[in-house]
Amino acid sequence: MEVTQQHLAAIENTPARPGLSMNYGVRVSVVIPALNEAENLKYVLPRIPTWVEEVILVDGYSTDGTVKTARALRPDIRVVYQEGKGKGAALRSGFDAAAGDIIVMLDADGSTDPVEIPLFVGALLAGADFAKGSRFVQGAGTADMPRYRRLGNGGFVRLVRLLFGGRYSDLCYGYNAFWSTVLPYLDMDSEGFEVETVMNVRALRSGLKVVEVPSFEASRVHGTGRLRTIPDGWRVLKALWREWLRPKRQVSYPLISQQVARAARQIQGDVPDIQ
Ligand SMILES: Nc1nc2c(ncn2[C@@H]2O[C@H](COP(=O)(O)OP(=O)(O)O)[C@@H](O)[C@H]2O)c(=O)[nH]1
Ligand SMILES: [Mg+2]
Repeated sequence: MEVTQQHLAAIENTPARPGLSMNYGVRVSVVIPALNEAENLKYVLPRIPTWVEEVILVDGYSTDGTVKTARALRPDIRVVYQEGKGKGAALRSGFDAAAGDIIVMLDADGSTDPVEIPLFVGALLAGADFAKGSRFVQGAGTADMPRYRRLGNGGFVRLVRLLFGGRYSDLCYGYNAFWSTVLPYLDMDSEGFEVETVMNVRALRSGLKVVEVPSFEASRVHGTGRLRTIPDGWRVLKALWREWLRPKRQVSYPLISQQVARAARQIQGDVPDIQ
């Protein structure tokens, strides 16, 4: 979604609801891709902070009652059915549907804890364009990564530093948040589990202000993950190669997301208009 002057005006004309004051009136959408996660949603949906404006479940045509369970747990949930196949396609559909100024993406299997959302949103309100979850910075961790996958992820992290620079500590993690205005730079076109890698590399190469946020990844509560180490690792490798060949798209500052943040703060009267 491209943010226009109308968008800014709409934000300016929206009175901040008392419950949203923590976010200066900035609207937060949470996007959750889910494929047969009915058993796990009870560990996710009730833990989303009450000031989140919109929760979008992107269903991959689950057959275990995921949608029914989601609606029972959270009657105001928006359900979107993904176009195309795979987690990448699901996220694309979810982002297209999201109306928030900030979009938070997390998993439906109970491994990413919505209680950490304020950390991500806080980093964005403080000026970051992209808040990237990391399991490998101080205060973070994972209980859901066998040794061989940790080695693979570590190898890819190193490869990204070599090819594109930057200092990422994690690459293939499903918990991230960003201003909706950065979506054109992410240019979501991935289908499968390479999606986070591609988003992270594009955020880096565009010169966005990326902040790594410590996050703890718990084990998936029920069922088994759909990520298959070798085929999906291969997809990540091919994606990195494609990114290497892809021309850079550099962001020009000040990015409109910062204007949105400032407009939203002005509603609250926190900062004077210094046009
Ligand atoms: N809508 C949708 N969600 C998916 C798809 N593949 C995975 N997911 C969801 O993406 C999240 C991460 O998937 P998971 O299988 O746990 O991957 P892993 O943690 O990397 O093993 C979970 O919430 C899944 O339900 C898909 O094809 N469509
Ligand atoms: Mg998982």
